[in-house]
Amino acid sequence: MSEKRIFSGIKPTGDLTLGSYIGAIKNWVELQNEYLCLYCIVDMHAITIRNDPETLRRRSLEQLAQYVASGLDPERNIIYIQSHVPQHAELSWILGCYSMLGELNRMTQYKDKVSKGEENLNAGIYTYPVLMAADILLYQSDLVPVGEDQKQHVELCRDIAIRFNHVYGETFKVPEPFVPKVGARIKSLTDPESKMSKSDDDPQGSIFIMDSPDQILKKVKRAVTDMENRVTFDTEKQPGISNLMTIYSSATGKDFDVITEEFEGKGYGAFKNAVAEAVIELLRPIREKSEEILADRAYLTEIYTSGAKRAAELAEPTLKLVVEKLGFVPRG
Ligand code: ATP
Ligand code: LTN
Repeated sequence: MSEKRIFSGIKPTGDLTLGSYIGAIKNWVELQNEYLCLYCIVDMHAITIRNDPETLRRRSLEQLAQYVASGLDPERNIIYIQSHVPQHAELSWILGCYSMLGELNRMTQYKDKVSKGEENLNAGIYTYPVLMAADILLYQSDLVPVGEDQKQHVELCRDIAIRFNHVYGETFKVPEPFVPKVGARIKSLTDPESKMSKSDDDPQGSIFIMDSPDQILKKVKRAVTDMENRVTFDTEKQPGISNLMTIYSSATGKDFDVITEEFEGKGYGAFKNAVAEAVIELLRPIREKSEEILADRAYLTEIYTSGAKRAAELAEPTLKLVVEKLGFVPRG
């Protein structure tokens, strides 16, 4: 196996959507053969919003089951829960002292939350990208597979690494974002201008990995389209249809022109049925396998316990190097 490393994570703030599957997890599965991969359940990122404690615990374990059910091999990859490896928090504090207010002020995700006047605008929301940089840099990661919305955070992570290396000499590997060509930003089915997301107020806009075939069919049938009556990829004029084409393309591997040809003269009804069918078949094995894995609590515990142990072993040399460079007195 190559020594090149991958880090990525998802926060357990809601049920995983088709967006996070296509934008992130699907690529994680493909990359696991080529890299040493760490796939994390970033529960410390999740507490930037208020959670019911029982729900957070349940979601973290469900997300773990869904990672494995999606095809991530827990032996080959390091799958674990962020809060189990305290080195993330340690490095995050340090990197906070090498992150500039001006940089953090420019982060779109943070700016959106401020401009929407969201409740509970806490300091964690502001320093969120610093913790994310710590996640990535702790493991000397080469590649970070994420959806489009996270690219800016990975770029900030690179800037922090470059700054630190400039002051102290080569310390961190400078990582690259890996954003898929198709499916980097799956849109809401009810509002094709905005991202499909697990915390959307309108659950009809998102397809969840655990949705039943019936729920998927209903949601796709109700998806917003247009009056053009042509299955063509045009995000300006036909954002809803283009989104469904992206989903269909990711699920079947077909190119856009092949899809256009397939539905020539057939109307949106037939297209929507085909999209729903493809998504149902894509998600069915993942949902069934997740349920199986979730029922085996001992197996889940084994995965996250051994994952955290292996992650901590990889994190330790980086942290040791960093504190040495900073001038902290070594531990006795
Ligand atoms: P939240 O609603 O809690 O902010 P989210 O649904 O936006 O969550 P994240 O946990 O932020 O999902 O994202 C997990 C990963 O999936 C990230 O790499 C993100 O870029 C990717 N991702 C999330 N939603 C989409 C989407 N609609 N299209 C493509 N990629 C996505
Ligand atoms: N911020 C990301 C989740 C996340 C992440 C990371 C992604 C936290 N740490 C490190 C890639 C690498 C999100 O909101 N989806």
